Amino acid sequence: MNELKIFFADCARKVDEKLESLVPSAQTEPKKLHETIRWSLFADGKRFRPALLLAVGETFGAPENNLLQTAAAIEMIHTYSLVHDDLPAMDNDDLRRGRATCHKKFGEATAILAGDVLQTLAFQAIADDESLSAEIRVKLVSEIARAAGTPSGMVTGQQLDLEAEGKGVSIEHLEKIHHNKTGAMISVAAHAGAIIAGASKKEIEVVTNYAAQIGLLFQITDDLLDVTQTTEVLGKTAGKDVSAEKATYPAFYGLDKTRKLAENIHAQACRELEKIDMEKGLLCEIADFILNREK
Ligand code: GRG
Repeated sequence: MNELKIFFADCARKVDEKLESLVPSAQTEPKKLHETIRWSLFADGKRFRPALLLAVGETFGAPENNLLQTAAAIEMIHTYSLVHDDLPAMDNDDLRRGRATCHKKFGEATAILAGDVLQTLAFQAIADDESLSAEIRVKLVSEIARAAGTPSGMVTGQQLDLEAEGKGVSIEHLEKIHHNKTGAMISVAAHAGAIIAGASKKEIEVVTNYAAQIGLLFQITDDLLDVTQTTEVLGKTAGKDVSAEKATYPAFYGLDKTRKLAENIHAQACRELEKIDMEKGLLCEIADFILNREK
């Protein structure tokens, strides 16, 4: 395993341990609700957002213990978004993280509640994190709620995405959808790591700009993988964007131009890190990982 793979595996293990401590056991009543949460959370997710938070936090000198609870909270919000995104009223999907989607396994009503409660547990985890000052906790709650919500967060992105289905949208509008739907939660993961580390205003600005680029890159590679990868490897239904007539980069530019664009955005993300004197290795490797990811 190369060093980055070891870093990701290590982050996933620690974040899963933290999630275990934050989420009620499957034996806690109502058992069905807690089994449902655990079905979606403890599946084969990449844990990319928590790993990014840990990477940025550690880059700016935060102790790991101060980062883990917020990292786990961000993974809970991300998982809630996947559960709700798969519902019949949204993307109507059967497969997620290599297993049946939450509503297929446990029914639609409980899947909706599981998503709701993953979100409330996430904010509770941040508010209750005794390793952080009250001021930092409030700042994190505020920034993460903004990124998950509206008018320029994940829920807005999802609404814009729904409205764009089957319509031709401009490239500027497509970028706005991706920036909100995918980019906001990726950016805030990096931002949260920097906040916890007590990074300077300039450091936060640089790392947030870097994260905005890799957030967009993550979605562009997601669009590419939807066309080029198999359902088996992705653990979710491949080819869904085309069948749902989604607005995507390959639909707009074609595959070759989209790959070129991804390379340019990757280069821009790395250039951003050149603006200050900092340890760039891990964050550049993360940008490389996104550009070249296979799932
Ligand atoms: C329903 C409020 C609401 C929001 C949904 C996340 C999302 C917004 C929709 C999922 C569909 C999708 C393709 C979104 C783009 C973001 C994205 C690439 C999600 C998948 O993230 P990964 O690849 O998944 O990190 P794992 O399972 O590895 O965590």
